[in-house]
Amino acid sequence: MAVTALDSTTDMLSKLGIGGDLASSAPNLLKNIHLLSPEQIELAKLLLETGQSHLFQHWAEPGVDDEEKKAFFDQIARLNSSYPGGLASYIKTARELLADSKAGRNPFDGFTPSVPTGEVLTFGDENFINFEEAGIREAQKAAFVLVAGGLGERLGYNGIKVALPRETTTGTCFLQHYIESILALQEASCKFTQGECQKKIPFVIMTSDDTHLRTLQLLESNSYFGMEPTQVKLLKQEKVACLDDNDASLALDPHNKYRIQTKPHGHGDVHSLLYSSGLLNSWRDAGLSWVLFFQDTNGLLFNAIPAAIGVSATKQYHVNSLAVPRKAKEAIGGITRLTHSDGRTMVINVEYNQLDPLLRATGNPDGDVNDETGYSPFPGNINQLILELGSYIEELTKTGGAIKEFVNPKYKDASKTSFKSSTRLECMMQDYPKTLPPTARVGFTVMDAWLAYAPVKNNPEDAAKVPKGNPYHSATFGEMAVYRANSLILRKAGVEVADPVLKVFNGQEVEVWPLITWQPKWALTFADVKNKVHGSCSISQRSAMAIKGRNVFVEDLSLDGAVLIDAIDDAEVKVGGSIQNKGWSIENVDYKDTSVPEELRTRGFRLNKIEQLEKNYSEPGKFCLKP
Ligand code: UGB
Repeated sequence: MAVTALDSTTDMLSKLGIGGDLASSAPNLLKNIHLLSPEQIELAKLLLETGQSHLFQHWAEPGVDDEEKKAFFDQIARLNSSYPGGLASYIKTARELLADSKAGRNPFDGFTPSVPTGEVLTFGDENFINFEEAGIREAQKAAFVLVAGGLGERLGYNGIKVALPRETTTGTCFLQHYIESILALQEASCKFTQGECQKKIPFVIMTSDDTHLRTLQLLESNSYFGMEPTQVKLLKQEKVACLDDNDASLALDPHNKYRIQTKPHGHGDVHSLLYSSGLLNSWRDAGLSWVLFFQDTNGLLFNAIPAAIGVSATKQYHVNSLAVPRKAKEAIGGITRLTHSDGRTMVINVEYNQLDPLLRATGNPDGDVNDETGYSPFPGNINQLILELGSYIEELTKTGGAIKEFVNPKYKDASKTSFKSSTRLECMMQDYPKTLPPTARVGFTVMDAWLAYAPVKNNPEDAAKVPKGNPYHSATFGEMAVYRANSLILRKAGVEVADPVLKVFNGQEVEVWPLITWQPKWALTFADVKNKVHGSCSISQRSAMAIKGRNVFVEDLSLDGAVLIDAIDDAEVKVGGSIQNKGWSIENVDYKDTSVPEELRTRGFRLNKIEQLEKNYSEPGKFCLKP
């Protein structure tokens, strides 16, 4: 019930528990207080008590902008309810972190970094194959969580990143590839279970206001890429309030004085969202054991998933971070063991900009440098985490899903008294282990980067500036990495795949391998690939091969050109003999050429499909494709 204008202001304030000093700090709020509901007045009190009276300085007289004033409190209510502990807790933490930052206190003070130990896998050897098999068995007890709330400012792409093609041979987008991979895992895993298996692997996507609608639209307009809509849950993260100064004064939106300016809080939000959604308990009740977190644009990720789940299950890791060998100073975080002088230790990701100074400050004058292997001894975090569900729920029950935050203000000058622009608290999903007890089993699994990691994060201009030898992490790189990985996997399975040629696209020199792609259900593991490829096969460098279908077998094939096969599950197709045609060529395009669609020009090339052998098998039966 709104407070009537007839109440005397003083009476009202005392009823609300707002004392004289507090009240006099915001005269314009008081004039308008009769507009607010009791809940809104409680929020107003909270703002005054946390030193935010400046927010009301510009409030107009009652009767002017009244709807905007109410909308302001709607926003405050959202900011308050979406943060663990509410706005008061946000402001308190912000003050502490801003004071630490001003004082130049390092969050790693007292900690000494050292190289942790973990599982280092070699693709295709017996150990790897065993872990893959163990992982496939276990996959039906997994739930997948994709963090896709980021806009990808570094990439500079206008759409949502999960809608980008993973490769342009088939045009399959990242989201479709992820869903098809999860469905293929689900099916492969169920095969291990006696009798009928009804388990559907849950798939959660964390979105934000920047990505939510477009993600939903992409799913709906493509019938969820074959997944049951009930299997997919979207959880939207909220942004957090920006801060104007070291006293954590909330920043007003420069375009609207009745709104708080907000910015993303980071992918660490995924933990509190999962916790408050209630999904974790329902997964536990359904017998699940693992939650897998992954990022939006890594086209190679699912090459690593089966073995990584296998490692988690075999080692009973509570936390398993996937990692790749990392060049010193490469812009990905390093997995590090931190040991405190008081005896605490943790295995945690240290962001690349912090690792080098931390090493220098702890007796390593050269900082983060490559060792004799040519890589930094600290493996690179690819932000793919596998958490054991039981211990995850236990931990979140204690923390409410709150993750240790950080603040990164850009100061105007060395006095560190004012900021160039507003800042905010941020958190990262990989910081989850920071609050774990010492008994927690925190490990990691290293796999080759060519197999497991090729994210699309950098725009062409920035990618071209990446130091030579370091991965570009661009759209060009992401696509070429798919062909390279598939070629190397086939090589390992005995196929004679020709060497790549070097080409430059958008200023980036990359290896161009034959354009080989397959659907996840064709092969998820190395054992699957070996089962699908027989005899003596060869593929020339200028070839392209796209396999869609579960039961396509490649046998004594000599390919020099392009072949596309699309078969329903009940069609068993043998592909062999000599397939030769003009094939496809790769044409350079300039990223500045706006006549070319953004998805293509950011890669710097387009495929020119001159001639190909294309076969569709839509009827059940056994077939042979042998020209
Ligand atoms: N994301 C969200 O869902 N919400 C957010 O608020 C922000 C991001 P970036 P980042 O793989 O090389 C990470 O921006 O954060 C999603 C690790 O911290 O691509 O700079 C977003 O949609 C770092 O240790 O990466 O760096 C995307 O899917 C290193 O491993 C994901 O979060 C680095 O990735 C990552 O966001 C890397």
